[in-house]
Amino acid sequence: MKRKLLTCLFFAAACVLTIPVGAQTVAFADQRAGWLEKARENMPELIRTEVKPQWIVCSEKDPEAFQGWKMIRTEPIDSLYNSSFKNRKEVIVDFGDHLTGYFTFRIDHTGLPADAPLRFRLTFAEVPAELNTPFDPYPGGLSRAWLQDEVVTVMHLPETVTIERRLACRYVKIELLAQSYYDFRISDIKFEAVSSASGEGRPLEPTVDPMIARINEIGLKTLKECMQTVYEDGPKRDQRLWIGDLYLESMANTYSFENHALTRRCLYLLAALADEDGWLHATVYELPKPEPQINQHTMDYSLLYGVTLLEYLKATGDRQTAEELWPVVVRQVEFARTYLKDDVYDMEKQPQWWLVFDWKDDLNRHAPIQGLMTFAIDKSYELATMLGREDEVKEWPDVVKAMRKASRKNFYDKATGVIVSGPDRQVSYLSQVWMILSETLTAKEGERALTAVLDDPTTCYPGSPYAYHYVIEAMIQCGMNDRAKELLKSYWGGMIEKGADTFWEVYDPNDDFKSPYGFFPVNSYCHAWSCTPVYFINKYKDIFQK
Ligand code: RAM
Repeated sequence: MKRKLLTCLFFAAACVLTIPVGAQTVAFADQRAGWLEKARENMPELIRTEVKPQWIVCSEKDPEAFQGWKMIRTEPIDSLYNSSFKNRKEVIVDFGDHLTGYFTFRIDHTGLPADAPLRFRLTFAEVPAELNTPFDPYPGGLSRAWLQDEVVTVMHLPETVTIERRLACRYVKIELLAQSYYDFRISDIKFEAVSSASGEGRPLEPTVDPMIARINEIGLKTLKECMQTVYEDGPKRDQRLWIGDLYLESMANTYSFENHALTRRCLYLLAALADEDGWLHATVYELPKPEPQINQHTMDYSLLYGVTLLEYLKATGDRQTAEELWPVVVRQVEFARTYLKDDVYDMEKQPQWWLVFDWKDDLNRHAPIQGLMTFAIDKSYELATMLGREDEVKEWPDVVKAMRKASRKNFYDKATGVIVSGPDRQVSYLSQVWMILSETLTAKEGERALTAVLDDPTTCYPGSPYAYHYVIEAMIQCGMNDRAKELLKSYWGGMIEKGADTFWEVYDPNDDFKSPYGFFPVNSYCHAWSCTPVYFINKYKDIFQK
């Protein structure tokens, strides 16, 4: 039976997850308060910028446009400010770019004072189709309240209305729901945009391909919007820290804004909010107070924490943080090791949809988790060597070796040269990718395996930029540099060609309406894990900037 990963993550957690509770005492009990304090000390200042819309636009149906809708500029914004809204009744304003922050507008009577309250519906949209798809009856799996529509009642004029909730959008539709007898107008629409990212990122080579430059620009914008007081996954939804998103965002940050305090804050926050056994929660909230999403664990994410800390240490040289958080890394690896049976990850212990990897229901996750776990232990051991703590984890190199050996025996089809996963011997991009990144396959074998899946339209291909990140990384590891560049241009460039101002959470070039949540308007269209071209383009200059 197919299930939506997220629905399962959110709703089935408490029922199916059994955490082995061995320890009598809470893990890291003495450190947690200090870690939370470190997280607090590294809280960034938000930079606030006032932005005003320039244009009124209208939606136009276009089968060629992304999700069937595009926006056409119709009038400069002043024509709204200088005319009666009682007559106009509805308008869409365009801020010209994706913004995250607070929305304000003013309403004045134009002659006699209003005799009755006014009521408006405001709808905020990241992409045009969000304004053209009825929200109700709501068919989605996540809360309806993530959708950004608000009803405002204005009792007395003049009034300046500020919407309390933080919003993420480019377009705002204002509809008049109830009016007074007398006339009035709207003016002074503005947005207080917020982000903790500062700076411009790194300059690119002047000879860079214009599409790569554009991808870098949109990637920077995406990252900036997601850099708030934590690395958020998406400023529209879920507005919170997830480990998988943090890993990719922090690497993109290293090659752009270099705001390492934010990474430090997130690493401490996650550590302070681990469960009582020390297993990290996949996601934590900041408000109303720092809290984990209880029972929300995914093994792939908790293993990536150590890799994130390693990359952080390499980028900053901040040994103190790495030293302090090292026990958390040990705990994740040791916990994952309890899942090994004959050096192979035991899928019976947890249902496989309990692993993120991609928005792809049909992806068999056995080979991917086997590969990711091998990769993560290897990287965590590298962290141990950088900290001079190898003695504490002496057996890890043997675990890695044994896992690679077992993977080759159980997942590698030597005849066809590809990794197969699950009882149906599924061939997917991600199975190859994780066996490459874990160095289970050599570069030569990896190239053969990746070429085979790329050239076979029947393979299970990725459904999200998150998964494509690892595909590109694996290609580079196999020396497939030209194909890596080609793929980056066609996949992320494909979003740009469809009008993206920021990169989307979900993108399947074959299906503009794909949604893991049963309703595409609730997808996030500015999503952390999609910003990683910034990392590739700036790290591998020889590949992407020549
Ligand atoms: C969603 C977000 C986030 C992802 C998790 C697993 O809520 O899209 O980016 O990390 O799911």
